[in-house]
This record gives sequence, structure tokens and C-alpha cells, in this order.
Amino acid sequence: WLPPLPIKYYTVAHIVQNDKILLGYKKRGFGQGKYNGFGGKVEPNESSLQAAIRELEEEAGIKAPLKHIGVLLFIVNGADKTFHIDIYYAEEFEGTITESDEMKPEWFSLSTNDKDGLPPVPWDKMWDTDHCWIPLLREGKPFRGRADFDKGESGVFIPRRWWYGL
Ligand code: 6OG
Repeated sequence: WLPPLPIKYYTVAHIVQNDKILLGYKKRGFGQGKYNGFGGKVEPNESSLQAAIRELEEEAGIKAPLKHIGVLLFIVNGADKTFHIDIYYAEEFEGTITESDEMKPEWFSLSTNDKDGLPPVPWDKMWDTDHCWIPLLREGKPFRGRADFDKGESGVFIPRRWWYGL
């Protein structure tokens, strides 16, 4: 058995500031109803970094000096493609955080006792494997990972095995 082809390139970008993280509630499309960083497909005419900057602006209304911090490979048994996801982050941004038709941006606390009264990161409404690498992102440690999924009823991805490392 081999991973499904083609390999499709995606981006996910996070703003991380003083132990808080900006996530978006996905209102439509793939991953609807989940919280995730901002991102999407890399178009043929652009680099992964250009796509990450463009998607962050389209979905959250802000510009940020994104830095590459991680690579994730998601292999889904029964899917028609394999996902290669570049993860980016920034500690600053310009502009006003704005809701789009795709994403509703919200701040969450990465610490357990938050002074600003922010809600904690909603792990139960995120992709199952995010808790493996968001702590590395928080510490600014470059990481890579691979997660293998089965495709369940109605297209949901069921995580089977995963590896994450520095
Ligand atoms: P659009 O269809 O909206 O791009 N994505 C994932 N993000 C996380 N955290 N975990 C996963 O594990 C993911 N699989 C895909 C990449 C889809 C967006 O969803 C991200 C893109 O930002 C399975 O254009």
C-alpha cells in the first residue's frame, strides 16, 4: 500500500502572543466546525510562504511576518490525495483582526490559569493531532510530523498513528 497521490500543499498560520493564540472557527468547507490556524491551498503560481501570507490576510484581515516552524504530512487511507502542510507563526501582526465568510478569529489562552480571562484552547473542537505540535509551536521549536488516518463515514478522518518530533 502506498500513500494516495497527488501530494497537495497547504498552509496553516498562527499568531502567538504572550501565551495566547489566535485561532479561527471554520465556518464552511473542509474542517467546518473546527478551530484551526488560518490557511489553505498553495496555488501553482506562488510559494508556500506567499500562500500563507495571502490566506492569513484573506481569512483574518491581517498581515504578519510569518516564520516557518513545522512540516506535517497527513496520509489518509481512502482519500484521493496526501496533505503536506507547512506551519507558520508570527508574534506580531498589522491591521485589524476581521471575521471573513470562511473564518471567525478568536483568541485563546495557552496557559492553564489565564489572567486576561481568555478561554482555554478548545482542543475538543480541533484536529485530533493538533495537541501534539501546538506546544512545540508555543515554545518556538521547529518540528515535523506525520499522521496516518483512516477515512470514516461522511469523510471524517480517524487518526490511527502519528509521530511528531523536533
Ligand atoms: P481549505 O480547504 O480551507 O484548506 N488542514 C489541517 N489543519 C490541521 N491543524 N490538522 C489537519 O489534520 C489538517 N488537514 C488540513 C490546511 C484546508 C485547511 O485545513 C488545514 C488548510 O489550512 C488532518 O482551503
